[in-house]
Amino acid sequence: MRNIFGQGAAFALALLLAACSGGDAAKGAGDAGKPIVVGFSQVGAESEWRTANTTSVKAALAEPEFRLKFSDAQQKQENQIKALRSFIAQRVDVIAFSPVVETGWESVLREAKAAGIPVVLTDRAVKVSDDSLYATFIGSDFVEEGRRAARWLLEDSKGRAGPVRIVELQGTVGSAPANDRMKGFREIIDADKRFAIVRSQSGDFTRAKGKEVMEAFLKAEEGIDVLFAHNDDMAIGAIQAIEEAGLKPGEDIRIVSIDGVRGAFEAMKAGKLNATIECNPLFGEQLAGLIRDVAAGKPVPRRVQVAEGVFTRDQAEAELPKRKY
Ligand code: GZL
Repeated sequence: MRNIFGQGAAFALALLLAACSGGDAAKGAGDAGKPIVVGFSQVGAESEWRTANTTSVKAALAEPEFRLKFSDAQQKQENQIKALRSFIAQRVDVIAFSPVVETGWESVLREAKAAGIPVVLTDRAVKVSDDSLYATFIGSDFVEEGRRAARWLLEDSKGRAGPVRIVELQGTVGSAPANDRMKGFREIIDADKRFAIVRSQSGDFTRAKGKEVMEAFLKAEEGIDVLFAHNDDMAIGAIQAIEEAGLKPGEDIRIVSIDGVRGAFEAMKAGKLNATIECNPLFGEQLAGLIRDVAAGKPVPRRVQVAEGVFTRDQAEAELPKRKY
C-alpha cells in the first residue's frame, strides 16, 4: 500500500482495520467477537452417565462465546489421541477431554503444550510425570465413591454374621474411576473380616457386558450375597442376569452401584437395587467457566470437585421426580 500518510498514521490505520476486520492482531481468544474455540474429546456413549455428561457439556459450550469441536472416541484411547492431535493441528484455543484410561497421554499432552494450547481434564484424571501438562481437573473423587459404597454395605450388614461373599463388576480396565473405586471400596471392607470379594472382573461400564459377566459369576460361584458394581449401567445389566437365574436382585443378592442415574432410581423403586452412590455428570457450566478463565490466561484451581450424595432404596420414590439425569 503506497504510504500516503506519515508512518505513525499508517500503523494506526492498520490497527484500526485489524480491530474492525477481527484480525488476530486486535483480538485474543474470548475477546468480544472472537469465540473461544474448544476441542472436546469425550470417552464415548457407554452409559446413562456419559450421555448426561455429554448433554451438560454441549449445552454449556453452545453459548456464542464458544465454538465447540466435539469428538466421541467410542471408548478407544487411540481415537482420543487422534482427536487431540487434530485439535492441535486446527490450533484450537483450549483442549478439554475425559481420558478413557489413566496412562499413555504424555507425548500428545507435550505436543499440546509445545503448541501453546492449554488442556483441561474433565471427569477422569491422567497419570503424567509433569503436572504442567494440564491446567486443571474437574471431576469426582472416585476413591471416596468406593468408600461410600463400602460404608453403605457395612451399615446394611449390621447384625449379619459372615461370610458376606461379594462379586465386583469393575469399570473400564485402567480407567481412573475403576482403579479408584476399587481402592476406596477395599480400604473400608478390608477392616471387617466378614467380607470377602470372591470374583472381580471388568464389565467396561456397559449394561451388556455387566449382564454377561454377572452370568459368568452366577455360574461359577455358589451363594453370592452382594454385587458391587462400579456403575449403575453394569448393575442394571446384572439385575437381568440375576432374575434370569431365578434369584431376586436386591433381596437374594444385595446390590450397591455408583452414578445415581435415572435407571438406578427406577431399579431401587422396584426393589431390585439397594443403593446408588451419586457421581454427578452435570458439570458443564463449571467446565465452561474454567475454559473461559484458561483461555483468558487467568489462574484456575488445579482441582475442582463436584458435589454428590448417597441414595438408598427407601428414598427412591421421593427422589425420582427430582433427578436431572
Ligand atoms: C465417572 C465416569 C464413569 C461413570 C460411568 O465419572 O467416568 O464413566 O461412572 C461412565 O457410568 O461410563
